Amino acid sequence: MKSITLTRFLIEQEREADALPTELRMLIETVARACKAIGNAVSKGALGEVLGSLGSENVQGEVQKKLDVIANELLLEANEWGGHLAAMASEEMETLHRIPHRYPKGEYLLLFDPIDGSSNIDVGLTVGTIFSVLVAPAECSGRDVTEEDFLQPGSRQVAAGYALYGPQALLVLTIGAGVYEFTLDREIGSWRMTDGPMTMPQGAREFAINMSNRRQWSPAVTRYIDERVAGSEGPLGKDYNMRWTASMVADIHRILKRGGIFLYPADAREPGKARLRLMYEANPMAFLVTQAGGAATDGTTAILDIAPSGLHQRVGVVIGDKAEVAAASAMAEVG
Ligand code: FDP
Repeated sequence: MKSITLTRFLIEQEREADALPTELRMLIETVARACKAIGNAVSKGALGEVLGSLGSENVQGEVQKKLDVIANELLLEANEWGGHLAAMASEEMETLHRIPHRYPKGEYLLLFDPIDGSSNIDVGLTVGTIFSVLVAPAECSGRDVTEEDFLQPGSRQVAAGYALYGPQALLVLTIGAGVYEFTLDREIGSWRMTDGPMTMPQGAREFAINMSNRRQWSPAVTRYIDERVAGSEGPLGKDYNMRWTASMVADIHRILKRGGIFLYPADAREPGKARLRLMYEANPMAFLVTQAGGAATDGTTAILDIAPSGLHQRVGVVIGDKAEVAAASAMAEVG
């Protein structure tokens, strides 16, 4: 298959469409390079002694896998010296990572989940890296960036994407003008475009949710899922299929390619809270899915409109097929 490289795509966006500032292009290329290195570490598995846990916990109170920490380091090292960034934030770090004073600073803020779907690492299943790029507020030039500078709604993202380390290594990206997929050509070492602009198929009868949490759901989520499980014998009169990878990045990639809906709603386990993180999981995925013609809410409110209150804020996520997301939201509104 003859396809253009990520570098060429980005340079053309910069040159022809005038949609991409040079600094942002270079930042995206750096992130993409780091994702190659992460994918390489993932693919070595037990042979690279990268599996297993470290015995430490991250800020979320979750046990850190070796790969969580390796991937975090790879992203920090790759991005701190290039001069494109004002600061970084990650699922694996309690607070922001400022660019060391010995390096020049740029205007962008990079947020990432270095390894999403960590429970899959040790069993050889698909994991990924998710990233989001914001512009640092003008006020922070001349002073140190603070956590508050990151607290911008997802609608202000200037780029977002994920890498998927599965049967192929894939990079899926938006700079706010469509969604494009690149596959890693391992022999040459370059990302080559394999899909895009991507349009999410609508009308697919497939949902993704962790059914073991059913007793913790709100009545609205329970009703929404029960109607689909009832299939042709229920009020919808049609059968649905279910998939759950326990790796958001893999589940959302499937939905981008063949349609459907993903739900990780807020539930009764922690009142008012949820599992997924707004700033580096829900926001970038919402940007990608809406760019591909889908929708994303926390159950009622558009994810991209949520004003964040913390770097590691959690949020309910209902994302994918527009009509399905609307149906789930309609039930939540009725209660
Ligand atoms: P993980 O914590 O394993 O990195 O980011 C949260 C996440 O993965 C999502 O990728 C995934 O969809 C979800 O958690 C899985 O949660 P459950 O174990 O509750 O199914």
